[in-house]
Amino acid sequence: MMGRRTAMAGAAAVVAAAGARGAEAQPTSLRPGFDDALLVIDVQNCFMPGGSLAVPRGDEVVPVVNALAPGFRIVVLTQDWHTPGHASFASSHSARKPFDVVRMSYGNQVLWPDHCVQGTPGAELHKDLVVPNAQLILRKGYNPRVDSYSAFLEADRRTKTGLEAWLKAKGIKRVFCAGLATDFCVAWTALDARRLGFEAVVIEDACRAIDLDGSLDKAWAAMTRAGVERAVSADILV
Ligand code: VGL
Ligand code: ZN
Repeated sequence: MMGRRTAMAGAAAVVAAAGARGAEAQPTSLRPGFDDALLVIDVQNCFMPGGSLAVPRGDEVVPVVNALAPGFRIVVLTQDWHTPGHASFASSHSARKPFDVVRMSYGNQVLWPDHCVQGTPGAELHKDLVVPNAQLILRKGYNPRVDSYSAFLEADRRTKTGLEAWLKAKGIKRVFCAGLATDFCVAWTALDARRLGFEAVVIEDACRAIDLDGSLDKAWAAMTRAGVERAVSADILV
């Protein structure tokens, strides 16, 4: 009969083997380290339920972001920060309605309800977002003629926001993306991060999507092709 000590040693061996398999399946750690930054995208009132460009269940990202942020050395918050009458607003185009697509000098542009106008309550960060260790609040989309979903490059695909240089100056090699909306500003930010030489992880349960005509599936397909990793907050909060 197997003695108690032998049975325990056997159990320990099984646990060790399972641990080794786990390490093999996941070669890159998702634990935030010195080289990692958290980018918290557009957690603003206009994107919350009841807001002018409401993202369904957008408010649910707030506690998830609050829990994640203390684990990161570097945290950046972004704000969509449009001028009144911004070119991305349907109200700035005659005979156009929200969610129409128009051709602009830099390519196709979805027209949105007026949202995140500079200095208005709708442009403020959600009042329950508590991220005191964030070092940078980056505003984007303030060129009246050019939109900027991405936190790195405006929609003309040329004008830099300065975030790339800022992160590189801080020694950042990988960005974790959270916030709103998965299929627009989060996806464009993660895709540009890859183009600019960062590793990128999207934390799925820390994001919510607009999902306009299949935009969420398209965004995930593009992100997967570009090598963006898909994680959940439980993978990071270990
Ligand atoms: C966003 C549409 C327009 C976003 C911003 O934050 O995802 N979407 N402006
Ligand atoms: Zn916008």
